Amino acid sequence: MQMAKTVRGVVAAVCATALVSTPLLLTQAGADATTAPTASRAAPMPHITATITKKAIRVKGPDTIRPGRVKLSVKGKGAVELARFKRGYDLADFTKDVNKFGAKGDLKALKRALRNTTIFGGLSGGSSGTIVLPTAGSYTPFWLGERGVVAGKALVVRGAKRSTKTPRVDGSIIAKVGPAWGGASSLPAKGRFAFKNKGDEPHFVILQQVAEGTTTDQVLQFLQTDDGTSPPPSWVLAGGMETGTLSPRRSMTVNYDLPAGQYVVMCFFPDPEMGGMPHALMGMLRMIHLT
Ligand SMILES: [Cu+2]
Repeated sequence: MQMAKTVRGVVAAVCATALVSTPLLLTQAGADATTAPTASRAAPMPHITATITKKAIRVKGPDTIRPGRVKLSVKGKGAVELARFKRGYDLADFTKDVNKFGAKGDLKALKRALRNTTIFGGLSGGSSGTIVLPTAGSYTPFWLGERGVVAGKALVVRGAKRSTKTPRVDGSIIAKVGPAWGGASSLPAKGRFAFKNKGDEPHFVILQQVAEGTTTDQVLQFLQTDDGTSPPPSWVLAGGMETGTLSPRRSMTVNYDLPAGQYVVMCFFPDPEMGGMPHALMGMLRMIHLT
């Protein structure tokens, strides 16, 4: 779930203090879309384009999609993620639960949503990458905007599994049990990274450019004390991007093009076992360099 904006309301509701500042999270530049190399002999990768409109998500793609990896391009203001619901739970239930959590910090609703939903990744408007829709079934595109869940018509995946190559990546960003980050400590400023969730909770990636030498302690202290009224700290710089959420054991690839420099990797997914506290506040912060 794209929590960057909603998380402020959520945190305020849950923790009584606003912990996440608007400036820090809104300086995201949005990764530039770069085109993945064309798959050669292997089955061509289906390409899905999701456009966020005011009240819905419009999805374009091939009429039939077999299970496997797909290219995803997202257009418009916001983000699009793909979710699958367990039998007996549907988009209406998900919307109700997520909105209840967003509005009132209802942890029971959050837990119910997480128990019944798998999220296969997603991207912000203006970016592209690949996600894996592993088995036949129905995948619902959604965006968690400021006014709650916005969704589009479900993608139906059917037939035999395709064997599509994983795109070459420049490095990985790995969410681990902790919650903590692992993977590359340095990546090119422009390229493609794999985002892998090897943890036991859903996670997403925010890359926020910071001044060279900034420490995770500085970021944590800021997140813990900021009340949303003070100007952003001087170490917050302009570069940034974010991905959609991955449920445990899922992975995706992300094309990006950012200014070179130091970045803090953060996840603000709310932890239901910690009163809805965003993972970054639990220390899920890591410094990396884009060179
Ligand atoms: Cu997380």
